[in-house]
Amino acid sequence: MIRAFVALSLPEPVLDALATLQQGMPAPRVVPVENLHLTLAFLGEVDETALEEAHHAFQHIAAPGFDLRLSGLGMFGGARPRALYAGVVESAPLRHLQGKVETAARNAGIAIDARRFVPHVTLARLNAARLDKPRMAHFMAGRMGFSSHAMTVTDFRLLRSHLGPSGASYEELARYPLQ
Ligand code: 2AM
Repeated sequence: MIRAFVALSLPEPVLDALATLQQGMPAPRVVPVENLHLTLAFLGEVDETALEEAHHAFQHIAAPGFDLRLSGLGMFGGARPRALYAGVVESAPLRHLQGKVETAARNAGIAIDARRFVPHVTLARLNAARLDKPRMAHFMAGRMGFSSHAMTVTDFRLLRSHLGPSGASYEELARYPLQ
């Protein structure tokens, strides 16, 4: 089985801005800059045949390239925060592409989370029990105005996730150009 997901990679200037944003973050597990990405669909643990089929379908996705900008900060988990992320300025072409990727994966027999897509870039994982809430609130308040440069999205990627004792490492399996 292969643990895989589909994501957008981020250009160097955006990664630099995110690395700056991560400085002093009161979080136990800050995502290493080389792992930062915007997930379009988490495929989970899939067998090679299903992944091949999904890959074939991704190759046939026709969608235009587009510009995208990251903006603001948010937390997932409600009362038990589990992740801190950079938000994404609403983008119809992003939703269009994400919908196509999700449909292609489903048609290949892969079960995708049915929850509404919330575009984001996870910056740190949190431990709700050990979170210093006032410190985090202060950290976030000072950075809510965060906004990245616009970036041009020209492709999307199929990535494999290798889980290890020191966290995940990602391997690019394929790249699909946009029009
Ligand atoms: P996250 O970074 O917002 O947590 C690879 O694990 C990517 O797939 C991550 O970006 C992760 O999103 C996303 N993902 C979505 N659902 C997941 C799940 N159930 N388990 C692991 N990763 C998931």
